[in-house]
Amino acid sequence: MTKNKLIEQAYAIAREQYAALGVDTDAAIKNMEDVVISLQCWQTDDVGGFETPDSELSGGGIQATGNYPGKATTIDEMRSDLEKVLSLLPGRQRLNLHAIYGDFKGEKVDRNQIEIKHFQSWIDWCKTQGIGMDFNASLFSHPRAASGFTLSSKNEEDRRFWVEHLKRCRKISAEIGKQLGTPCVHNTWIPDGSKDTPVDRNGHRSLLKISLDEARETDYPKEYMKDAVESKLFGIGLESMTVGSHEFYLGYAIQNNILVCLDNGHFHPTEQIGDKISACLQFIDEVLLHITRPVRWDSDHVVTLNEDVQLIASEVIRNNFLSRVNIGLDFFDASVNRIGAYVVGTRATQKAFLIAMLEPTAILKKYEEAGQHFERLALLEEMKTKLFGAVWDYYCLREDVSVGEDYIKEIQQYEKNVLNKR
Ligand code: RNT
Ligand code: ZN
Repeated sequence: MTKNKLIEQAYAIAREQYAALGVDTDAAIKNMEDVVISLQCWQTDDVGGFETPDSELSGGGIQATGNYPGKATTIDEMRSDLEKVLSLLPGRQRLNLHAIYGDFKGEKVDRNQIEIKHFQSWIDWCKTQGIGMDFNASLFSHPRAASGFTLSSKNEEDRRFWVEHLKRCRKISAEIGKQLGTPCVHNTWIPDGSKDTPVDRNGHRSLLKISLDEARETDYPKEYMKDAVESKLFGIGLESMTVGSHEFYLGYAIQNNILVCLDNGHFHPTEQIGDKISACLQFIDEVLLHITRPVRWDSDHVVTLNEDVQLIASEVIRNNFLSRVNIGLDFFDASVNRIGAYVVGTRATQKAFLIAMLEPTAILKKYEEAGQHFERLALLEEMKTKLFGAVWDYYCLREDVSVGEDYIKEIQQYEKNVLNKR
């Protein structure tokens, strides 16, 4: 039997198995069109960027470890890598770009000088790929972030510098969204915090609020750009206080009806961001997700299909939240083939969403509401070993991308032909 025939037959059996529980696998595959994943550009080069001189990753506990050969060092290399990644993924993606990845053409352009022209070639590239684009101010890896404070700095010159950067990034985001015809989500994450016990937490937090208000003075239409703010519990070297904590940003987001960004590496390890989505969405219109895999700390390992990610996907799908949840990835592992990392991590996230779409939620809810908790537990457990793999393979086949582990070979080829020649 040919490989494709086998996939189709396995799917036919899986379809019947799910149908017996009232689940329509064809509809689930169709609905995957609405799961759009924003690919973090920084997995191509370990959060390096294209500034002159090279910005070096530092501050706030973001750290890419490893030195696997082949990292992208130019815009062309990065685009070629991203094109390879896109070719190996089913479904729809977007590009998530950080401000340090501008097309500066060898010129020194400081963060308070960036303009839309530095990102035009990225917008054009996204057009050729038929994808949308998201954007991020880069408030780290810079001499003015060396004190450990940016938007909440007590050094007025530094604070003003970062407010200007953020203003410009929001303006650039609005232009990106306008040109691409899909809103650009602009995320703000700052590394501000303190290693040891501070005495003026309040001083820094009130400065952060002032800075955000100043940077957000200009309103842009929601069709062009949306603001998100990303909290964090702690970072390495910032163990005692993070200025932009969850309470701070949740409050700020509710007050201003902007997005909170929930990064699943940014909470206590027993907290689940899957649990936070329905809580936040009672009070704000949308959230942004940074899906990652923290191992013991916010280590940003490549996403795998684990229970954290599955709860996130289930909560989004059960509640029909896809139009209110913007899905971004945030991992950066420099110790493995970086293209491979993207493909594994993105596919794992997509698998979680497809699994969520194959859940017999109506039956489970009925059990729950009738107090039949054994039945709920049993069915949830049984769903874990249904023929999901057959549905996933069929989905990849229909999307005309490598099925199963076939992409391993393709990435090995790319490593040999492209990455190893860098
Ligand atoms: C850092 C945050 C932030 C960054 C990126 C590069 O802890 O998660 O989202 O990872 O902006
Ligand atoms: Zn993040």
